[in-house]
Amino acid sequence: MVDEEIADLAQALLALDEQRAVAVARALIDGGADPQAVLQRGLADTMLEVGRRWNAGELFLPEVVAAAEIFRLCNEIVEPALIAAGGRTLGHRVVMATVKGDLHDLGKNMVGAMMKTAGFEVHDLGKDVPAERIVEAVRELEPSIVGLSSLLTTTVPEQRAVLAALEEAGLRRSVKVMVGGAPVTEEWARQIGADGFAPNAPEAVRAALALVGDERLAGA
Ligand code: B1M
Repeated sequence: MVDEEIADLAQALLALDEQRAVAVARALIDGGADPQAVLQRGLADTMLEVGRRWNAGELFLPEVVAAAEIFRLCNEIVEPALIAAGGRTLGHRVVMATVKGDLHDLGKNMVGAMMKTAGFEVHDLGKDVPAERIVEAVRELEPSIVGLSSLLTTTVPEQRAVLAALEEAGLRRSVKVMVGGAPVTEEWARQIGADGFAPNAPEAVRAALALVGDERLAGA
């Protein structure tokens, strides 16, 4: 039943039927469905299909914008349930940002929501964030981790620029830096000297817990 409803949510997102998508997401969450499954299988996986159709010329930019807006509205319904499912605080701050020049924020928001679920205090600087603003936030908030998201091959190098800006400000050793986003690889993370990398939101949480030495990873 839940699987059918999640498939229904995916269908509504693909059909750009905002009313239906929001109603199904609400029914799933009110009915006690696992919020992580709703987010991953109902919404995130479906955005990959949106991307495939866009590449194939079956969808145009305004339709992708509409799909992203439906994702955002559904995420607003799912996120409180996701965070409530966590129910503990770790005492570690994370500053999240999509780097300068990049307007893609759905994946970054999803990573941030799952980090909150795990108990991190997340400060989201938004999208298209210049390196200087990230340096400022690290100075002000003294986070344990900075998470950088890039979805465009042209903005991936900006992750290296943020690391350089932190180094320049004398803050690099005070914070762990994690990178991610569809075109980002483990190899790239190593190359630029980042401390962590993850290909998706659940792995991002695992990597973040490892970076702060959380005991939940022992025996995992
Ligand atoms: Co854009 N776009 N887009 N887009 N868009 C891509 C990325 C693209 C691959 C589509 C394609 O193939 N044509 C392509 C990039 C190609 C490339 O760089 N080689 C592309 C392009 C070209 C563009 C524009 C240039 C199009 C144009 O204007 N001509 C333009 C650029 C604007 C800009 O940023 N300056 C553009 C614009 C847009 C929209 C605004 C319409 C919209 C974004 C809306 C928004 O985010 N608010 C959009 C969308 C929706 C997409 C696709 C279809 C979907 C992205 C998405 O939201 N996925 C995307 C196609 C694709 O990815 N295959 C595409 C769902 C999301 C949950 O997944 O973001 O991958 P994702 O996040 C994952 C992981 O990557 C990871 O975990 C997340 C959850 O599992 N992750 C992290 C992300 N951040 C992480 C950080 C971590 C760890 C893991 O640690 C800190």
